[in-house]
Amino acid sequence: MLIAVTRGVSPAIADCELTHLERTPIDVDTAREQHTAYEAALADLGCRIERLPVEPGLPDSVFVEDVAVVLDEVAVITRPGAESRRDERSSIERTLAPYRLLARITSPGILDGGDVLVAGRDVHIGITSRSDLAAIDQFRTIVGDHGYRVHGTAVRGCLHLKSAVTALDDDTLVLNPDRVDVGDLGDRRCISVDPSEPDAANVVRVGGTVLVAAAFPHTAERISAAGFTVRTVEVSELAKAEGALTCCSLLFEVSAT
Ligand code: CIR
Repeated sequence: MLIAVTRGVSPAIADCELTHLERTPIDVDTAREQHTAYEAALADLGCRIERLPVEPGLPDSVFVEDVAVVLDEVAVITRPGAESRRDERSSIERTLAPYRLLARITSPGILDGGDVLVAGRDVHIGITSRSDLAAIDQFRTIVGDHGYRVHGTAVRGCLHLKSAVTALDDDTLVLNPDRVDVGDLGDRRCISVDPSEPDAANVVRVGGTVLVAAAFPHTAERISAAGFTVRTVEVSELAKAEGALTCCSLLFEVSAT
C-alpha cells in the first residue's frame, strides 16, 4: 500500500522562503482548503494519509518533500538548503523511522528533496541554491550499494530540479526543456510542458493517475494524449509560496499489514 506523509499548512506560511517569486499575500484558509483537497485526491487514489501536526513556527513545513527522499531500501533525511527549514527534520525522521532504515545528509552538504528525481535506478539531483555537490556525493555513497546511479544535473531558472522535470513512470518524463537539458536525463520518452505553462512539469503520479495543477490545462492535455489518466488539483495559493504538487507529500510503498 502507498503511504502519503503530509503536514498541515503553517499559520506562518506568509513568512515562507522565496527565491524566484515576489512576496504576495497568502490566504492561509484558502491554502488549507487546497491542501486538504490535495490530500483527498491522494486518498481517493488509494494512499493512506499520515498527516503530521501543523508546525506554527516553521513557515514552509507543509512542503514535506524537501526533508526526505524515501526509496524502497532507505530513507535519506536531507539537510535543507534553507536554514529556516532544518527544524522540519525531527518530526519527519520520527514518522519515517518505523518504515525505513534512515540515513542522513550531513554538514557541509545541503540537499532539498525537491531536487531529487528518481526514475528507475537513476537518481538525478539538481545542482541548485538548495542542493550541492557535497550532498550529491553523500547521497551516492548512501544509495550506491542498492544499485542506484546518482547524477548531478544542471537546472536553470527555477527553484528545484522537480520544478523542471518529474517522472510519469520509470521511462517517461514531463519536463520544461528551458530549465533542464534533455540529454542529461538518459534515454527516456519526454513530454514537454506547453510553452505557455513553464511551471507545469511538477506532477505527481499515483498508480495510473497523474495529478496536474489546475493552472496547467494544456500540459494536462499533453499528458493525457500520451496515455495517462489525468486529474487536476487547485494549488494556486500554495504556489505563491513556490510550492507545487510533489512537495506537499512523501509517497512510498509499504507492505500491507
Ligand atoms: C521554499 O522555498 O523552500 C518553499 N517556499 C517552497 C518549497 C517547495 N518545495 C518543492 O517544490 N519541493
